[in-house]
Amino acid sequence: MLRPSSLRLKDGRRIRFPAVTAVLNVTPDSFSDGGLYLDARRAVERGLELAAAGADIVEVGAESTRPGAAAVAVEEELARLVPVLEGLGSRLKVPISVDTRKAEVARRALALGAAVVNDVSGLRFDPAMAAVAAQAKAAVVLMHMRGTPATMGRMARYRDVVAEVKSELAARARMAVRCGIRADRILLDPGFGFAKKAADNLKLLRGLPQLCRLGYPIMVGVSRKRFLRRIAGSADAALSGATLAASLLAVLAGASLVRVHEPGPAAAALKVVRAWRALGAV
Ligand code: HH2
Repeated sequence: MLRPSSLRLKDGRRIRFPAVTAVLNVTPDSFSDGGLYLDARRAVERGLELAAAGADIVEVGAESTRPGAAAVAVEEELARLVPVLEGLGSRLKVPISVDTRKAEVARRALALGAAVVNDVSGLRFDPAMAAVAAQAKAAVVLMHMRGTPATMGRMARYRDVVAEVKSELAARARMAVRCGIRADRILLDPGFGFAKKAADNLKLLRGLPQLCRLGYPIMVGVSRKRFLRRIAGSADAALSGATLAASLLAVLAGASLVRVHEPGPAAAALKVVRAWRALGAV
């Protein structure tokens, strides 16, 4: 199957690939920006900043999914999220994605204008999620994970990580289609750092061309993750460089979207990729 070169959203807007999704976590405990944007006004400013820096999509998340993170109740997640979505409202010129595993949170976010739902559980966590996404004609990111953020550390056991992630993602996509989500609204994500050991993450990065053969656009979220810290160190400049390098490798291996905390460098890097590709095959 030929992978699409863009994603059409319910409001007619089109995201051309490769594209940048910028992360905005309105949580006290996210591993990269936790605690920075709990104040809704600061979060809204940050969202506008991310778009100005080159994000094609701004993704707002109100529940951390880092290893071992505590679950957040629906009411708390909504209390963090709703003022930010309302504040971004018509001011944000790029589409909004909501990072949530909960159908009720997705439903509210979609009603407030979000166009994409990013579900790190790949629709496994909340049985009502698929119907909410289908009804709202949302684009949906199905991420691969085993277990939950609390238990996934124990579930990183693979004989062939690329083949297993590929077949589990294919099953999630089939399930989404059965639930009424149109295939051209589905994106897949191998879930770097989610039930993966450091070596599994690297194998998945190399194995992306195989995942691309599923025919769906692939999103890759390697930004500042632990396996990159192990390779490049934890200094800020090292992490930024490692994130950019890994994101670029992912795009060259076929990824359509990179999910990052710093959209500026990623957007500039993708401009270079486009210029390089415009010259045709090497
Ligand atoms: N990574 C994180 C959260 N959501 N969603 C997708 N589709 N892919 C990812 O790789 C991914 C994700 C973790 O990063 P972050 O949002 O910065 O941290 P936290 O979950 O602690 O808020």
